[in-house]
Amino acid sequence: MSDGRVIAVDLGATSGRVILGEVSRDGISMQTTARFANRPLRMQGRLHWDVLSLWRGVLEGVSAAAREGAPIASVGVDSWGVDYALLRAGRLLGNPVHYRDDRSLRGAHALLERVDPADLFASNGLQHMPINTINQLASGEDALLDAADTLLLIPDLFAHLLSGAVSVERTNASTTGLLNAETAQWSPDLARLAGLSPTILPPLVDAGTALGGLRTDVREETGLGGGVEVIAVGSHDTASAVVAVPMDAAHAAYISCGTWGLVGVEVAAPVLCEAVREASFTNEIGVDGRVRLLHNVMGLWLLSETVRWWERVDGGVVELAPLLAEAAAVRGHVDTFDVDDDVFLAPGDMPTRIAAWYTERGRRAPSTRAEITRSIVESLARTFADSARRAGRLGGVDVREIHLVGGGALNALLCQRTADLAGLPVFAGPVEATAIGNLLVQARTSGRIVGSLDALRDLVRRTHSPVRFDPRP
Ligand code: LRH
Repeated sequence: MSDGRVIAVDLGATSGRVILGEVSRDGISMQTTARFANRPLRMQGRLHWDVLSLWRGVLEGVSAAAREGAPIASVGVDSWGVDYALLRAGRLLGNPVHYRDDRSLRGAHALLERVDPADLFASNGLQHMPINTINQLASGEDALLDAADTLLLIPDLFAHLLSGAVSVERTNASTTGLLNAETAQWSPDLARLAGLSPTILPPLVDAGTALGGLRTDVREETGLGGGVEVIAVGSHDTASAVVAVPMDAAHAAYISCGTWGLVGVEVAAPVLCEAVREASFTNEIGVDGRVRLLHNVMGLWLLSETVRWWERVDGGVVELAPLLAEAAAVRGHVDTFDVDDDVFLAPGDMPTRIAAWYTERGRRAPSTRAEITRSIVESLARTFADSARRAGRLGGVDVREIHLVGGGALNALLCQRTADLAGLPVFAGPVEATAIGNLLVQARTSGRIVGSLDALRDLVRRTHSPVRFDPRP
């Protein structure tokens, strides 16, 4: 068994954090050493991630962890899926483009002119979503591709900056649309369909692979020592979150709820039948080769972008807690909207887009802030509840309860309404499931804990008790 604590770098679409964790058979302790904003920015009409400011946050968090003085065994990085960085001779070429840039929608149209959607699904097993990497590439709008010799996904880029390793971790690779769903290997045919030379795709590694020690410059910058390994975790944040869902996968659905809401079940192999495609479900690879059969829901983005717009209008902070309390007090029937409509994908004036969704269909749009907030929560809860039940049917899982993890677990109205509409109990928490899943996989790789995913989930169950919401009549 190797000694020491582990560092989880968890990059979300709106913020990143670095967490110093200690994991043993008896418990998981976590200390946040840095939390920093992730603020995309538009430049020359294109929406980018600001990777340099994220890298600064990572270095500051890792340095703060080093200053704690306890021995550190390893570091692992997870982030949102689908986005990529281009490199040449090991160096980053430009700032990665954000999946919410409107080239994604153009790319999705371009791809469907080249391939039949049923054939595409049979090959990559993914829900058709404009943001998928294959669509971004198919837009033909990435001028840097010609100059690049390597494509890395976002967590792999940070693992590369930390260790020099050049590889793509498989759970996140499965969000690209470039993997063959049955073999879980890069598909040269899908790469070519996206206009990509297959040689740009580095070797795939599985979660739990030791990628190597820290680069000298990182050791000097952070004060971490030579023995620290960079370990590939479930680098897709959803994969890490699902590791830490305290569920019995044979009887539960999960909802990983943050910017996005990922609603599904865990199964042993991809389900590639037409019913799955028609229901807009996706097959993503999980840790230990499990498959996440899930529906990708627009998620709390709808609420955060609405609040961001009101803050812009008001020129001040809009507090979420009173807003949700007023939303909970809204009486009468709440008409719901299709949260998955592509019109909600881009940043900008969300309240106007929501109102237009209703009026274009001859329905009364919610008008007060409380009503708009309630319509968002109700529409998300309706989609969560329907998707959880559908996931069970499609995956052959007898769903008796729903586990909701991530930031959404703090939203009691959302949890309660999901329970009511599903007619099933909802167990909320842990909020920090993604970081916990990241820490657990590292701790298992370095030998501090042993066991299957069930054993890891059992540890989460013993250390984090969820809040139970029973369905109301
Ligand atoms: C959630 C998530 C989701 C999608 C999206 C891009 O953070 O990773 O699973 O892949 O972001």
